[in-house]
Amino acid sequence: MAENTSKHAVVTGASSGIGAATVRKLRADGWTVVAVARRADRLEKLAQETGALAFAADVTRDEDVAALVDFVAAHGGLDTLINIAGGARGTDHLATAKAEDWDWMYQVNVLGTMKMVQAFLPALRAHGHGTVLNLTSTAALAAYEGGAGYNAAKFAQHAITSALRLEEVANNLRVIEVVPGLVQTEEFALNRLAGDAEAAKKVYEGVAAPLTGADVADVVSYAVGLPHHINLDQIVVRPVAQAANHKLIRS
Ligand code: 8X3
Repeated sequence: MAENTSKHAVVTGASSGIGAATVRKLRADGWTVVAVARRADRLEKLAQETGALAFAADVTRDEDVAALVDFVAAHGGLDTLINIAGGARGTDHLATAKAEDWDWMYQVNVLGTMKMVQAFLPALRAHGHGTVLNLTSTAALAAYEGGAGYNAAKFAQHAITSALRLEEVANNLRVIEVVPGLVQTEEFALNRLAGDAEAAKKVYEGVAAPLTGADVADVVSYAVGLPHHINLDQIVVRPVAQAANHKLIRS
C-alpha cells in the first residue's frame, strides 16, 4: 500500500487553461512539476510564477518528446504523467467537416497521448508506482451534432486510456481518466471556433457557473494525490447546470 511520496509530475498542455491550472495546483500541493507546452513565452511566465520547470515541446513531434524524456531524466525523473494537451477544431456536421481539422484533433488528442505514454512508460514502470492521467472530455461519452470530429478523437483517447489500464496493470501503473464537460477557459472555444471571440463567448452565455480550469485542476490533483492503490478510473466532472451535453441550463 505504498503512498505516492515522490510527487514528480510531467504536465502537458501547460501554457493555458486546465493545464496551466493543474501546474499551479500541483506546485501548491508541493509537487515537482515539469510543465510542457509549445509556447515557450507562456511557459516561462508560468515557471516564474509557480517554480515549475518549463520545457517547450510539441507532444506530436517525436524529436521534441525524446528531448523531453532526457530533460525529465536529468531533473529527478517522474512518477506521474498528466496528458492535458488537446483540443477541438470546428463544429461542422459530417457533411461539411474538414479533413485538416480532424487530422489536427487526432494528432494532438490521440497520437500526442500515445507518444507521451510510450516515451515515459519505461520510467514509470521502473518507478514501480507510476500514474498516467489522461484528460479526455464528455465528448468521449456521447456524440453530439457538430461534434463528430472531436467526438471521434476523444472517444479514441478514452479507448487508449482504457487499453493502457489493462495492459500495464501488471506493472502497477495507475491509469486515471478525467472527463470534463463545459469548462470555460480562455482558449478552448476560441480555438474551436477559429478565433471568433463573439461565437466563443456564446458557448458559455447565460450559464450560471461553467467549470473553470482551476475546478478541473482540483479534481486532477485529488486523483493523483491519493495513495497509489486507489484508482479513480474515470471521473466525469460537469457544471451543475449541464446535466448532459444536450441539457444545459442558460438563464
Ligand atoms: C469540451 C466539452 O461539451 O465542448 O471537451 O464537448 S464539449
